[in-house]
Amino acid sequence: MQSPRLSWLLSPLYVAALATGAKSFRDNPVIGSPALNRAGLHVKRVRLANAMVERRRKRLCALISEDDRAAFERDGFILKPNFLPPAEFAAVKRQVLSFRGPARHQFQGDGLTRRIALDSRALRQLPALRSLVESPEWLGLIRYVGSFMLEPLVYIQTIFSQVREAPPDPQTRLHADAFHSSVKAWLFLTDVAAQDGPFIYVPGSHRLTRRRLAWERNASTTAARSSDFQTARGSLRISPQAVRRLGFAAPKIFEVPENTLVVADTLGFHARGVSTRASVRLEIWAYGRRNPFLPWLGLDLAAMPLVKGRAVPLYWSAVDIGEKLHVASNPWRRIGVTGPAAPPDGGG
Ligand SMILES: O=C(O)CCC(=O)C(=O)O
Ligand SMILES: [Fe+2]
Repeated sequence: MQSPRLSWLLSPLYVAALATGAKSFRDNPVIGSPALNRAGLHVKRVRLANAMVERRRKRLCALISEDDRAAFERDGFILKPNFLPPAEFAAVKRQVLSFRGPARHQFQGDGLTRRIALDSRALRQLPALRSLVESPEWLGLIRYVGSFMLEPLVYIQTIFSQVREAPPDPQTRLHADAFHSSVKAWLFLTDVAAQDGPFIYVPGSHRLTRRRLAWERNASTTAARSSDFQTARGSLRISPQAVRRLGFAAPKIFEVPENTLVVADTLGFHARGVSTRASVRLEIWAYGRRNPFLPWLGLDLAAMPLVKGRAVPLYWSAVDIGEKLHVASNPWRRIGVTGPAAPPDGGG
C-alpha cells in the first residue's frame, strides 16, 4: 500500500497512464477508481481503444483473405486447420522436437508453461520455423488481428498440466486479457484432446455489445478490490453463466488435430480448458500487444534495428534486472538449456 503522499506525487503519472495500455485496477488509483469508473472512465477507455483498433484494422485488411476477415468479424478468432503443407509441418515438428535452447518457465496454479524464444539465434538453427514466422500468411493474420504492423514475439511453448499439487491454473477461468484487443496465435504441434486443457473461446465475444459494455462498467467499479489477482490486474474474469447472460454463444473448445492454427483477439472471452489428466500441449505461440490508442500502424519497438530478432531475450533480461532492483518479481524463471518436450523434472 502506498502512502497518500506518494500517491499524490505520482498522480500525474497515473493520469498519463490512461493514454497507454496500462490496465491494472489495483496498481493505478485512477484506473481503479470506483467513482471514476461508475462515471464511465473504464468504458470510455474500452470504447476509444476499440475505435482506434477498428480504424487500424481497416487499413490492414489487404493482409488477409475476405473469408478470414469475415470469420474474424463474426467470431473474434481465425481457425486454420492444416495450416502448413504436410511436409513443411513435419519439418517444423521435427526441428522443434530435436531443438534444445535456453528456456524459461512459469508455474500458474497446477500448470507449468515453458517458453523457448524463437529469436534470431534460435531461428538460425530452425530453418523450417524461420520460413513459418517470416511467411506473409502467418504475419498477415497476426498483424490484422493485432491491428498493427507489429513484430510478434514468438516462442516454442509447452503447457504441462497437473504438474504439482496446487489450486487450478488461473488461465482456466474465462477472461479478457485486457480492456483492448491484442493478438495471440497458437500453431498446435500435437493433437489437443478435450481433456488436455484445450484453448477455449466464446465466439463473437470480442464485440462490444451494449450488454458487454454494461458488464465492463459494473466490473470496473469493483475490480481494484477484487480477491481475484488477475481481475485486479486488469484481466477481468467472468463466469460461464454471466457470459450466457450477455447473450453470447456457447464457448468453442478447440479440440483440434496437430497443424491447426488459431489466431485470436484476446479482448474476447477465452480460457484454457481444465485438464482432467496430466497432459502436454506443444505449440508455436505468438503474441502481439501495443498501446491501443496509437494512431499509426508501424514503429514497433520490437522491429527496431538493435531489437529485431532479440526482443524476447531483451525483455527477459529487463525483467530480471527489475527483479534485482526490487521493482517487480519476474515469474519467468530461467531453467537453462532444455528441449521443448523434456519432462519438467528432468528439464532443469
Ligand atoms: O493457453 C491457452 O489455452 C489460453 C491461455 C490464455 O488465456 C492466454 O494465453 O491468454
Ligand atoms: Fe488469456
